[in-house]
Amino acid sequence: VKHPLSNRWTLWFTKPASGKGDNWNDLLKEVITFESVEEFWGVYNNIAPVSELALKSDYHLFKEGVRPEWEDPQNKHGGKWSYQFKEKRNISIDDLWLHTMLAAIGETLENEEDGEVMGVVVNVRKAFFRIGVWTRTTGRHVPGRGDGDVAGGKGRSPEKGKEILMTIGKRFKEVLRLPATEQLEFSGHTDSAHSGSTRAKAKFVV
Ligand code: M7G
Repeated sequence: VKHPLSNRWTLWFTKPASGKGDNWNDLLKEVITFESVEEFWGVYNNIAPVSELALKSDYHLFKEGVRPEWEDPQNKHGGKWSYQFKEKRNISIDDLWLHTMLAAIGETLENEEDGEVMGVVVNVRKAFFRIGVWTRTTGRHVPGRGDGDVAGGKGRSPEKGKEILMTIGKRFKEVLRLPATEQLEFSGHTDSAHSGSTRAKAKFVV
């Protein structure tokens, strides 16, 4: 018996650049799509844990049909909640990433009808591990049919949009077991793209 997930999810991997000529697109690889709990464990048990990945690797787990890129139509008006774990030796990154993936595929980060969560990401970097949740909007209404304007965004007031994002942030903070003294930050992808990195100014904190 297979236990179906509410959505089909695709795992992606960013391999570390080997030379100077490598660009983002050459490094991003689609790994596999699954649609049941059993298939998820099959994938999980057969891939390298985050703790064994080389520096500059990423895993991305996104809803099927959404590329884990700012440019994707469903991401381009969006942003992400993220946290950098700087004490790399003292944290159980494999557990944190597993629980982040389970929260995503189990749809516990949001109320499903909100349709904000696009995917989750882990980055392995020299000075930190970063885990993030990507959302379809930055809280505001997203205009334009077919351009990221999927179910859930229409007719939402800015207050409601922000409330939905704040709820995702709070739930994600619990998944990461962060103490109240630590801050999770939300930033828009366009800000990330312009600053040339993910270190864009936080729009919201939780
Ligand atoms: P990062 O991996 O988000 O953060 O971005 P880091 O600076 O902590 O490593 C690193 C670089 O990867 C960016 O400066 C971009 O060159 C590239 N990159 C990352 N993302 C998520 C994207 C994306 O969605 N689209 C494009 N075109 N490049 C990206």
